[in-house]
Amino acid sequence: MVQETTPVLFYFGFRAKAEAVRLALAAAGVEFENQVLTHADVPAVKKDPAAYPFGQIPRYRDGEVDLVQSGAILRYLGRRHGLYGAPAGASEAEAARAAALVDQLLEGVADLRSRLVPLVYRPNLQTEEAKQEHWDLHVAPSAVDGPEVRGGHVLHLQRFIERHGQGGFAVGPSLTIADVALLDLTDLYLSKHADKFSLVYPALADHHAKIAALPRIAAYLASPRRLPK
Ligand SMILES: N[C@@H](CCC(=O)N[C@@H](CS)C(=O)NCC(=O)O)C(=O)O
Repeated sequence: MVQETTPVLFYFGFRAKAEAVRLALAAAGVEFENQVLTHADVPAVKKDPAAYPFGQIPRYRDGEVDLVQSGAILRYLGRRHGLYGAPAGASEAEAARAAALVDQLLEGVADLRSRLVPLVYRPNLQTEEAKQEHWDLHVAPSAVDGPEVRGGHVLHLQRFIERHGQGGFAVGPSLTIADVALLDLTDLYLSKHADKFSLVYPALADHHAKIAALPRIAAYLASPRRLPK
């Protein structure tokens, strides 16, 4: 779908906090433009509270909305493009329940993501020690009940999709924004721990393979729009 005004995503030239949004746009078949900002643009961002109410990016703008906060943008796209789990003709109560399942997984992904992302983007944490420490605390199945986990464990995610997913989707029987958020996270684990992640978490690896192979997502992942990191 091409809207009258091509949607624009303002963000750094990284996947980071914008990638689930990009994946959701791709899944919805929405053409969009990546407006790449650099650190030199940040002062101007901070001086423009009308466009950047929290002084931060990402920002998403289309002919209907102008939004910041990555989670809000993702949820907006979920509602706008039918990626929030409600089956056609669902009652208000059914739709609310379906959306709450999606939200639970989104929150679980966010808890883990916040612990993993520094290892990807902070040069001082790109060490074998940091990687091993993260694995031991948040990925190794034996650590799931440890006192430091505080909700951030990969086993929780695998159990959640095994319980609530259908037909290979993470939650319910169709594609939702939880699928793209989980794909984005699993992608990081598969690249950081290529040797063992799939063996330890086969359901998450299968989910990743299924969602990455959906035609619109596969086309996006293979396109020049998919940033290297
Ligand atoms: N809660 C916000 C956080 C956004 C955020 O941390 N953005 C960073 C870039 S990844 C930023 O704008 N940094 C510049 C700054 O905070 O001064 C979201 O999820 O969108």
